Amino acid sequence: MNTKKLTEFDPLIQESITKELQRQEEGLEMIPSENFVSLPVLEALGSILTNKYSEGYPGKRYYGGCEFIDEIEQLAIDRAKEIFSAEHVNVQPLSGAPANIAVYFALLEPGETILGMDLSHGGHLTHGHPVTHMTKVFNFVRYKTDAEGKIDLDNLREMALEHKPKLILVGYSAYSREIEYEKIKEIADEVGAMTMADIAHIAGLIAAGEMNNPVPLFDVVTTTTHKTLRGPRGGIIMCKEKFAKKIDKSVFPGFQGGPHENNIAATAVAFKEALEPEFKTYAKQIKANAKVLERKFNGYGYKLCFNGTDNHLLLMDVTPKGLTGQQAEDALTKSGITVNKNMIPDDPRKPMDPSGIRLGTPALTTRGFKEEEMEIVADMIEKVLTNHEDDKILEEVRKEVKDLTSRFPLYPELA
Ligand code: DSN
Repeated sequence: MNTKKLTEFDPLIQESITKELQRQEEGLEMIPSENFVSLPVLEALGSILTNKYSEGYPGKRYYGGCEFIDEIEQLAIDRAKEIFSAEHVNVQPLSGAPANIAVYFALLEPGETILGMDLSHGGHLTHGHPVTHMTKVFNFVRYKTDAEGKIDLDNLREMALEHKPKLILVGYSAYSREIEYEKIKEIADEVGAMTMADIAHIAGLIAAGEMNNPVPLFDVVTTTTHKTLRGPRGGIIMCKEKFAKKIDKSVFPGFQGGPHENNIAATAVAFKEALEPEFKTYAKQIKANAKVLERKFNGYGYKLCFNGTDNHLLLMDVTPKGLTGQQAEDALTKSGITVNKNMIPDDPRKPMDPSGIRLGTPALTTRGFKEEEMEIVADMIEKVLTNHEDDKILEEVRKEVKDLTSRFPLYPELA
């Protein structure tokens, strides 16, 4: 057994980890799908649980020696049930995309139709974007938002009546408004479709009671565990008891092999955190912080897609300010502010150089930012975007970012 410390044995990898830690500490992380996990989560993730194979489910494994693994996986399941009021939970999907694919294969036959949201209107690649393999297996049709930025329920109903989908899919990765699950369910019932929500982005807000919860209403709900939910990278599927067997069989052995139990343990730890009162404060603050950005960017004359935000993110068209999403992302990166370029609804530009950027508040909220700091952050972003070709100003903002973040250390224990 190699008993050396990482620093000693593999300094190259250690150096890169140290540089990445420094980047996270000294920058403003505003990609809405990113967050910072706690030390107990990191501890479970880096534990010896990574050594164990455990195909199957608690109490029904194909390998011996799973008695403690069973305890861990069952705790993760029970905590998820409590948080979301779920009837059945599978905590084994390796992330959000595998979770969604496992659901499609559990509920549908090849060739059947799924009605999901168009990517440029806030949907996700796995909801039927033509570049994904799943579009070769299932027939995806895609609805959009209306001119006011709401999900166009009339259009969704018309499409459902026309295409007779087996599954109607909601839940988005760049959509910033609340979702009316009851109305979607009514449409699904009218056409005899099953309902699925992918709550990856907003699961933490739902867990805290800060957004509508589709779990008691919908047939199946998937989520990643590492976004607003603030766990390690992973995915879970929640469903009605009547779909439990199909979902479990689809995840394993249908799609995956051995689950990553170190990940599942870390997820259980994050779920314990989500059940603490502090988590509600965090979720409320995420939304309050996003509202500050909404007000500030409206004031600066940016065009906010969907007319603003009810959750943790904003999608912003930057072209009226004379730059593209890529230019905005590049200039902000130079100043230590990490966002991602993003398509806006019916974007006339290309995915690799779209018209917008997507900004979120979860990671900054985790590090302790409140309204006062978000005002400063919005001003910094405005300064960068209006001076995106001026390297001197970008460097100036980088220093301001470093000063601000130094007041909110993330992982002093790891320094
Ligand atoms: N990559 C995730 C996001 O940023 O929204 C979704 O898969």
